[in-house]
Amino acid sequence: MTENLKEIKKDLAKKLKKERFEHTEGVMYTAAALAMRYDEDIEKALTAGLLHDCGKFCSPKDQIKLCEKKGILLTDSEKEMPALIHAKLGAYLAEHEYGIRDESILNAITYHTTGRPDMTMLEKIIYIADYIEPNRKIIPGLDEVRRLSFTDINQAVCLSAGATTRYLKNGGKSVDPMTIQTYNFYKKEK
Ligand code: DGI
Ligand code: FE
Ligand code: FE
Repeated sequence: MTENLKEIKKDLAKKLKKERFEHTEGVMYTAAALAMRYDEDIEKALTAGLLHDCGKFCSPKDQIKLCEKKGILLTDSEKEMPALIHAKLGAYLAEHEYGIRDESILNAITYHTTGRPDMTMLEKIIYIADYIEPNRKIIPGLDEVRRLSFTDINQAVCLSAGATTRYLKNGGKSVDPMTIQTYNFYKKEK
């Protein structure tokens, strides 16, 4: 891990709640393991994993305020579902507060919550690492996604996007169009 990443980690340890920071560490190391498996850049995976939830350093209300202040435009869907905002805000903070200039890392942060069709390997790694990291609460089907993540990452993306969509629908929540597009793309892809 570079000195720069260690500095960012120290800062996030202070800014994030304990559980969120532990989840962040879990995603960071799970992403590194997936990068080893799929010949992706380990440092990029660590960086994107470390910063993927940095937008959660404050409440959704304050995230909206910060977006307004920084001129980050929110979609109608994001206004309706504030749980999505931290992804876009996180990418902004990664770039402007933590000095990350690599577009592929910033995109992995932007799309970690909804995914998107035809993701890059790094984007899939962060999307999946967020879902399977060891501290995640056990949900039905998680064991299978964990196993598939290391054998067939496209199928793992399909299963997790499908499970997320069902979970949201069952809870009476609206589903972002991008979440649905991700599922439909990987359903065909697998
Ligand atoms: O930030 P995390 O908790 O680690 O995980 P995440 O970024 O994948 O998801 C954050 C929250 O957003 C989680 O409670 C599920 C929710 N979410 C994901 N996709 C959608 C969504 N919520 C709505 N309403 N619609 C979506 O499409
Ligand atoms: Fe997140
Ligand atoms: Fe997360």
